[in-house]
Amino acid sequence: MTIKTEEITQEDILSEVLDNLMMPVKQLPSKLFYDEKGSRLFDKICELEEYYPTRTEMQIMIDNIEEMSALLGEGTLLIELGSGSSLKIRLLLDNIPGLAGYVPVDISSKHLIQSCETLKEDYPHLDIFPLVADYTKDFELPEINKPFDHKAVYFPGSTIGNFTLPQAKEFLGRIAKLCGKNGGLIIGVDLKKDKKILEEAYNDKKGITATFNLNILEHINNEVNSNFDLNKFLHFAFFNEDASRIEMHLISKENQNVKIDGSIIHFEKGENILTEYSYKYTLESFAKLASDYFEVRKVWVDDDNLFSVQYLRVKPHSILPNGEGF
Ligand code: AVJ
Repeated sequence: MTIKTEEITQEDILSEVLDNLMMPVKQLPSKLFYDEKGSRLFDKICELEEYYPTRTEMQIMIDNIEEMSALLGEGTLLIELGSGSSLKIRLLLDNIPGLAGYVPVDISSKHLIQSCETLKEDYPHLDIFPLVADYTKDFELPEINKPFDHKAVYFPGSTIGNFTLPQAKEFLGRIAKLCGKNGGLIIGVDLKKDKKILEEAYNDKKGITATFNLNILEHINNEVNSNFDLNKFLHFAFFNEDASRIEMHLISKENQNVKIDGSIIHFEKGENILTEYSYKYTLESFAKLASDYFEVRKVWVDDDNLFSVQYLRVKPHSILPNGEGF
């Protein structure tokens, strides 16, 4: 098993951090949450009473796995974006008839190597084509040296919610192009619901989400030459009803300067850094968002309508934003 690598470098991180902090409203890319500590904290979030998405999505997968697998069909090359150590993928690997291969895509080579090694032990006959890449940007699949019938992308966890609406559209266009003819997408999409349930999910009583949010600064300190003081920022998350999204921010507790490599970034007391959006869709708003490139073929939800898993098919003759067609 060879690993294709398009890993992001420290220079990439530095320029992205600086670009984002120099915007009119300071921001940080939410993918930077996930260093080793951040990934551990996220796993803890998933087990919190208040954080319903992970367990709800898992249950939807378990309850409907036969139907999902049958829809994906014979000879699927399964591409997972942001593959973790997740149990969800095993459900698909166990059930898709005549699965042609598995392409896990992850931003962290360490994470990817580890999970591929355990998968290889448990699935000795599975052909795995791992790819280290940042899927929020353009990326190319590794060479697949065997025949397959069609591609299907698996994108769980409602990670689509991290994109703004134009970014989400652009992303779906790239995925449709990647899948091509007869391509499919199984995607987890979190649903709009009562503000109280949403806000509690991002402001848990144990404060794990707050630690997770602040850890983005520690991760940046470890990657580039910066001196963020985590004691000088506060976690703040709320549901923006009009935009239908959770917003996570870090608020500066005082006037301060932070050194990042050669640059100095100033923060006013009360000024915030946007660290994450988490959009909450209705079934209609998501179908509309995807409609340029995909047709929603099947939607599974839990009894409380908290979360959805959806099967989409690439529309033939889609035109990408750049005018390119496929
Ligand atoms: C993994 C991006 C879907 O938006 O709910 C959890 C990340 N942030 N708690 C989400 C997250 C705060 C999560 N996603």
